[in-house]
Amino acid sequence: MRFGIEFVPMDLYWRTVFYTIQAEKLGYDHVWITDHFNNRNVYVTLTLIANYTERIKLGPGVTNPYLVHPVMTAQAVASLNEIAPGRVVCGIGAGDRTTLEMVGLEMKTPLRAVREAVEIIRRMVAREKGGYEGRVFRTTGGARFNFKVQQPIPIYIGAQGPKMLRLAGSLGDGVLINASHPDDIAEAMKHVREGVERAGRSLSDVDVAAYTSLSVAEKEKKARKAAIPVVAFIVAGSPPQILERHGIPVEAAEGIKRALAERRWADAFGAVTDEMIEAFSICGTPETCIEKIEALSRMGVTQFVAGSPIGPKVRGSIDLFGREVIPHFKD
Ligand code: F42
Repeated sequence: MRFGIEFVPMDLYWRTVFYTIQAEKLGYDHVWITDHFNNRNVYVTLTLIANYTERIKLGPGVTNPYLVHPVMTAQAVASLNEIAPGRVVCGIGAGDRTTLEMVGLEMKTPLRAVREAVEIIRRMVAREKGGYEGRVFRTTGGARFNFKVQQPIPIYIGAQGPKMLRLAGSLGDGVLINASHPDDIAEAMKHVREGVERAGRSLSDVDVAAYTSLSVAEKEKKARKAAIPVVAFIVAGSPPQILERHGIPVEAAEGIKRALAERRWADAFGAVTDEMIEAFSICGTPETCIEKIEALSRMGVTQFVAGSPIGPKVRGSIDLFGREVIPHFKD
């Protein structure tokens, strides 16, 4: 099992860099930086991280082909790979509909857009000759970098829906599955496997990452409290079939969604139940986390990504997880 950690660059740069240095020392293998235009820039953050670290793999988790043209994504990761040779990975997905809509971008034919973007990024990184004639993207034969690119740069596809999961299985070097609960991961794995088989590949060709919401603390109660705000947002954004899978009434989720939209935080967070926390996070003491991660590992997950909130105090929880959970899987 490999371990990744996710940071949302809402915090000041130095803080994300500082947390990553700490994570690297504790044996985390990957750092993923989320990409939304309304947070700090993902590549500026990654460049700083690259400069201050030596071993940890790093990349956007995830960018999208609507806001950033695939040749620019290829340029960014190729440039980054000069600063951190052999450590760069590239996460790409359909993008977040809400933030895309804020800037007038429509998420048209996402499967095709992601597929073509992955193909273009790979061609650009490999400096292949000849243009690319897709339905969403086209490049001419002249679209080549004037600099050599250190290869490979593995591409991970961020996926939730069945079709995107299949695409990730057939095309990705890795897949980032946005889920924490074994039932959701099991369902996702069915589709990833299908994609893998259709493409005549083997599951071992794909690094299967569970991109979870983690809250770890010495005391169960503290871990739960820290998980609540993040779980409220996940519940509010979950489709009905996922809520039903976990026995969460759709009306309860709608109530939370309304409260969040109206910034009634106490109402929104007060409505988060233990069942919701169980469904949408890996939450608890290090022992509880170990049990849950073991269950994911048995399903075929090969990378556990510790995502927000990580715990009541980010620094303390990175440390606790690094000292008490990671060694259990590495020794
Ligand atoms: N999104 C961000 O914007 N920033 C991030 O930092 C980020 C991180 C992240 C990490 C892991 C992860 O798994 C997802 C992450 N996301 C992030 C979210 C990601 O960008 C997507 O929003 C998320 O994965 C949800 O998308 P999805 O994979 O479920 O795909 C969507 C588009 C979907 O509806 N898929 C359906 C499916 O079954 O997979 C298929 C849709 C379909 O069939 N579309 C048709 C087609 O041809 O593409 C056409 C439909 C039409 O009308 O255009």
